Amino acid sequence: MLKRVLIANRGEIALRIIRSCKELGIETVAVYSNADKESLHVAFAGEAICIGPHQAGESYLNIKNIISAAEIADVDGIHPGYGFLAENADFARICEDCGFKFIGPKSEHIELMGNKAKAKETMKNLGVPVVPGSDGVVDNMDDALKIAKDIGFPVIIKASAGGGGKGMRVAHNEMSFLAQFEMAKIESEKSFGSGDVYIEKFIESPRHIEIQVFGDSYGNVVHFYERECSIQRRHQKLIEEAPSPFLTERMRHKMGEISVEAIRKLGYENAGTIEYIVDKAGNFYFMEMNTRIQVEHPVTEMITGVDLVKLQLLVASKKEIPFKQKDIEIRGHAIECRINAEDPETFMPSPGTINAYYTPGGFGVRVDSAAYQEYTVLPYYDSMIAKLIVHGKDRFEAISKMKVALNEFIIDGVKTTIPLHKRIMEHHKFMEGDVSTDFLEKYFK
Ligand code: MV4
Repeated sequence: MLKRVLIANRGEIALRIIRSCKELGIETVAVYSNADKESLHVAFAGEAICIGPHQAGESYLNIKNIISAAEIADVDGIHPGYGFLAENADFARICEDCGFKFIGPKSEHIELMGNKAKAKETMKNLGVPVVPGSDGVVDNMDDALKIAKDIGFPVIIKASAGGGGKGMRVAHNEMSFLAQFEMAKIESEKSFGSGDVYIEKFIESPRHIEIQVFGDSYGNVVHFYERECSIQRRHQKLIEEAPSPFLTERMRHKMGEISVEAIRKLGYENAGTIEYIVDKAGNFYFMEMNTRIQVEHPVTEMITGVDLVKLQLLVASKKEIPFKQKDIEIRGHAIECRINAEDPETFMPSPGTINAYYTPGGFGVRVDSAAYQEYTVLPYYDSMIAKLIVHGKDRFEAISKMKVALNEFIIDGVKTTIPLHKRIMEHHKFMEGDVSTDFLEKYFK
């Protein structure tokens, strides 16, 4: 087993990782920026090392300083959490080269999935359905236009180095395609240092449904079913739930099987998420694979009863996944609301000091947060201050619990998205489970 782990992150996910380490008897080492001295991950870890000033680029993204901290603290593993260096293949490789177990997939798999055109090609060859489109990157306009016309408009142009919605352009006809293609290339070059783009049929108002997968170092692979993440704004998820109210048992089974087979053939290790878009007819298409533990992992934990972070630590310790696919069952329904320190109308960040803080509780209510009374939400980092997760016997009960819990949650001193979540919980389209990626634009403008 790993003995001592450095957590290369902050906020709720650092706490989340510290908790699972402690349960397994693993010692914990936190790292923190100058601005995070008063943060809970520093208080709760066995030890804490300052890695730089408040700017993330000089602290939580500073590979040299993090590796130095790992050397000084003499850890045997590094958990990256999500965001920051979690999907940086160079960081994963450097950890391994320096003798620290990177608690995540192999660097080659992080790198592969970071290249969106290559990831798509690979998944297609592994039997995963993909959106019809160009075979990989397209670099000249003549080819691009021909491909777009073959696919049929509307089409979407995507940056191969992008991801999470960054660097995407939609074209509805031949005229706009010429301009959009050029712009996509220029923007991609500017943002990611690579002008590589590829083209796909544009699927209108899709759902975003993702499958949680896991592999160990002995070739065992399992999935933990799906999460429905359609309610989002500008590619930032607001609400996630499991299971999806849209999938039939048959579709659920098929998506799970296809996902697991792909990662088996890849030899993928540790936690991963395969992201699909799903159209109204129920066709699903591979979008991206996330090679990290995700923000929304708790809804999967609630319905399956499995601690996914503990499983990450076990698998990284060269243990086998201690159960089989048939042992993983869905029990009830879970919903997560991401509570951000933002204006609920404009989504402008609202940093500042929380002067009153009371978290909801009760049967089936979970709060993952690093906030506390008198804590100051810093302007330098992500504005998420809490994840409110509920688990009920069915979707109706979960929604009822979420409404009660949202009403109990007290956060004074900063604006939060709680009022928006309350409105969404009351919306008939949400109650019916009739959600898509343009839900917010359509009903909350
Ligand atoms: C698409 C699409 C429609 N058609 N691809 C956005 C994030 C990235 N992972 C893929 N994305 C999309 N790709 C085709 N061919 C629509 C989106 C999309 C989206 C996807 C998932 C969740 C939210 C979204 C919001 C807008 C667009």
